[in-house]
This record gives sequence, structure tokens and C-alpha cells, in this order.
Amino acid sequence: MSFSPNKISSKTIDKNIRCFLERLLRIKGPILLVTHRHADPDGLSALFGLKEILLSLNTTSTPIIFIKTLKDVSKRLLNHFNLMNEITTEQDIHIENIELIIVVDTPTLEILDMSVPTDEKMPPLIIIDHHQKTKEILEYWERKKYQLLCWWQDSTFHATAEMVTTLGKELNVKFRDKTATLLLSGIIYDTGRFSRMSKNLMECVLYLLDCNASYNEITALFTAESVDNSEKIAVFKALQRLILEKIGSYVFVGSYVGAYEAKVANILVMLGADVAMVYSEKKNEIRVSYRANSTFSRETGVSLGKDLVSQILQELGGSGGGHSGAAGINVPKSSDLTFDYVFKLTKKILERTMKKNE
Ligand SMILES: [Mn+2]
Repeated sequence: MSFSPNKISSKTIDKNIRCFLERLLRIKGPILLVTHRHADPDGLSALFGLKEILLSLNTTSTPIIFIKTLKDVSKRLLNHFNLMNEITTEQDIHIENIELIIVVDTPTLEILDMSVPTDEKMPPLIIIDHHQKTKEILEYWERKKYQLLCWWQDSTFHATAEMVTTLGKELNVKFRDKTATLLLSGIIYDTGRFSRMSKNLMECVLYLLDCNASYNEITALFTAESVDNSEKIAVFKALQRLILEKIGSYVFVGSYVGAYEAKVANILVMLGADVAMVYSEKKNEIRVSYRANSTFSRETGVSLGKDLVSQILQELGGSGGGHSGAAGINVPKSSDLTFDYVFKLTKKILERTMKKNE
């Protein structure tokens, strides 16, 4: 297929992507495709979708999908579609042979599923991600001396799989059945089974169905997800330890667990909390997951990923990011950092931001 970046309409694709494609056509050697640790269906499917797009561009480069750690549901997807042999898991990728790294579904390299080489040894990078661009993320890239060829970060997309599908659609790439089904699973996973929707997302879903994506196959794989005992226990311990505060007319709850903080935060919002915070102490750091329901996000205009995370990181240090209704932070451990302290600080920041938005 002959390809010209000018064939792409500027309506749906960022001009960054035009530059991304122009650069790609010049790459001759191996391209490494990576995502965050514990790859979820969104990150995973974005990698497979991109690989197919790269192959269809008819360049001489070889795309390599590198994944070390997978979520259980991602493992099930790969096994079901017989795709395990299409990923590289070996530790010793020869980074000096890599001409380009494409990172998906994570805005920085902090939770990348590979050991990050030193600044000088790092090949040029391209980022494709749908998380919100925060001040911390901008500062991160300013600090790093990496060669960032393209930075396609746009939180109006609901999933990285949606971004990659959009790209494929614009380029008329007919995805294989398996890849189309994977991309659809990424979209289903990241939208909470279509609890968030947009016109572009719907068009992407139709496009994937045209490529023979099988919706029924995915739902069966997703519901096969069994909950193990340690996860059940984490949920009920969190409920026992729950504290509740009102912020205006909104219910803000907090709790702490040893693991599964993100899942527990989701459950607390499902139970009716407007905002939930779940705190978890790890070996070297504190991880805090935040979730808010759409009523809270819409009515207050507070974005957890943008407003809350940047203010909380200013106080505590560490890293983090997310979306308007879901975010998380990783903070280095210190003796004066406690659950109560972070809960109160969060409440103060939420109140302050809501007041400012009034
Ligand atoms: Mn995602």
C-alpha cells in the first residue's frame, strides 16, 4: 500500500500524528512497542493494533511488542486468541539496536514495563496516550533529555485502543479479526463497558465490527474473571475501615488496604460514594487511588487527574495522573505520611478546587 500522510483528514487526527507517520516512514530498523506494567486490555490491544498499522505502512522496519507483566484478563485474551507467541518477553532486548520506541497508554516512562536505559542510550520516543496532560507530566518531559519525536496525548479519547483504531480507520487498515476483537476489548475495558461514549468511539466500534471483531467472545472472557479470596477480603476490610465525610452535598469516603486499592475505589463509587480515596502502603511507596462518579465530575468541574493530583503532588511529591473521574498517585514513603493525613489533605484540596470553580 502506498501511503502519504497527507491523505489523513485533520479533523480526527492530531497534527502530531501526521508528523508521527512521516517519521515512521523513515525508520528502517526494529521498533519497540511498549506499554505500562501489568498491561491491561487497552494497552495490550493498542500495541497489537499499532503493530498491524506499522506492517501495513510497508516500511522495512520490524515492530516488536515487548511485554513483561500482564493483568489476568489480558493473559486470558492472549491465550484465547493464541497470540502469546506474538509478544516478546525476554529481558535482554538489545536497546542499542532499537531505532524507535513507541509507548502507549501511559504518559511518562515511570511505570513502563521495561527497564529504562540511561538518557543517552534511550532511542527516540513516540507517546500515544489518552490520560490527561498535567503540569507534572509537562515538567517530567522538560526534565528528561529524551528525544521525543511525537507526543500524541489527548484525553478526549476514552481509550488508547480508540486512538489506534482511529488511526487505522483513517489509513484504511483492515485489522485481522483477532486484532479487531482485541481493540474492541480495550475499548470495552477502558470505558467500563460503554459507560462513557462519544461519536468517534461509536464510529471506531462500527469500524472494528466491520473488521469482524467479535463482541460476544470478549464479554465471555471478561465475565470469566473470577475474584480470588485475597481480593474479596481487601474489599470487606476496606468497608470495615471506611470513613465518611461530606463535602457540600457530596459523599467522600476513604479507606486503606494492603492491595487492590484501584478495584476497591471502583467498588466504593459503585456503592454510591461520590468520591472515593483508597490508600495502600507498599514496600517502598504509598499508592493512593481516587475515583469519582460522573455527577460529581460534571457538577463540580473538578478533574481528579488534573486538579487533585497536581495539588496533592505539590504537597507530597511523587508521581501520578489520570482522568477526570479516576486517578492515582505514587508517593515515596515517609514517617509522617499516614492515611488520615492524606484523607484530610484530599478533602481540603477538593473543597478548595470546588470553591474556585463555583
Ligand atoms: Mn487506557
